[in-house]
Amino acid sequence: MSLALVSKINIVSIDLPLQRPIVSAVGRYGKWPFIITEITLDNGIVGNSYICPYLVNFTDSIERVIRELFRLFENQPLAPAAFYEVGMRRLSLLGRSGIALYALAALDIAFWDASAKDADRPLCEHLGGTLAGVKAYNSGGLWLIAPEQLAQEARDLRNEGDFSSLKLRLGRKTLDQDLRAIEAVRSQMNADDDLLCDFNQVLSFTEALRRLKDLDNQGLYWFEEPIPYHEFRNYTELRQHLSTPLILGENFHGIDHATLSLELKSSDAIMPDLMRIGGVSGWIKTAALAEAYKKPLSSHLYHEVSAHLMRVTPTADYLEWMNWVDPLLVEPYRIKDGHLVIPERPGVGLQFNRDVIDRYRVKR
Ligand code: SMN
Ligand code: MG
Repeated sequence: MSLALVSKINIVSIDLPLQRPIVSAVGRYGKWPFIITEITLDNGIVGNSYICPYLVNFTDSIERVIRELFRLFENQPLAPAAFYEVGMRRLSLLGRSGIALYALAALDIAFWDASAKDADRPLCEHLGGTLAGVKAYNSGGLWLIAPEQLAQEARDLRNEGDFSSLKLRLGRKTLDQDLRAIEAVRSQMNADDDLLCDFNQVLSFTEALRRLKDLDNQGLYWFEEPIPYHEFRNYTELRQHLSTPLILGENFHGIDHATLSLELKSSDAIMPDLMRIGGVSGWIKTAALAEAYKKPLSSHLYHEVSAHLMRVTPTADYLEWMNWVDPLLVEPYRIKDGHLVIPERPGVGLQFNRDVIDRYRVKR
């Protein structure tokens, strides 16, 4: 049976308003940039992807890298795993990380989507898994906002999809402020619900040692990125003083970072980001690493593709969910009883709303 050929690419960037602005140690954002990539095969099948590279002013440059990389695959028989290897070899001249890797991820996800559509199966089944709900938490709020707003927001977030698990951002000026924030959110949760927290790298190693020891008895599900993401050895040391699990990984740039972090025992669990880890192909390799090192794996952003991938991740734990992408989708994914429902559609199942794309297109 001959494989369909990769024939065309279409890319568009949009800047979509957020319902709740991001107020975090890594920045304040009222809008969120998306680069949408569509790949057409010679049999008419279209695979698509989106990546969110944080900084809208860089979308133009990243689009150009995607187009340039695409030339490697144009008119070739569709083979996503093999394409990833070819792409990574080409990237090694620029570095196997950063925006070059994001560009390869944008293509890789669209190729896998096209491949699953060509097989007429949901992506998780195409990868050898089964279709089922994926345990999720609502991460779309509880930023570094005034403590008085937190209880109401926690209530709203729970109701967005019958969630019992939420993520709160910590690392305020004082321990007392962090404790008040935890108390406000907990006032809206049941005793055995999971409360996760994220520091977005705001503490220094010595500050983290003090703050995390003081928060260690709060029963938080995990401490996420308390210190700068690349300080793997400091994470290793920090871990030795804590009983709450430490997690990092949204800033792993590809499998080399993930490997190094696991090798250094810098966390209790990992959290790859679909874009930064190198798309579906990068994820699959990272899932195997997590299994080899016996570490739970949770996802970061991109809940649709990540949900499919969690179904073939042996140590899968929590799926991160936020409603940021929903306005862009013709049919947003549903949440039922705190689990994301993977739609029974071929591929990833993403269909973008053309009117929304036209309205929020980045103007250059
Ligand atoms: C985060 C995600 C996206 C933007 C800012 C912060 C955060 C998370 O680190 O894990 O949700
Ligand atoms: Mg985070």
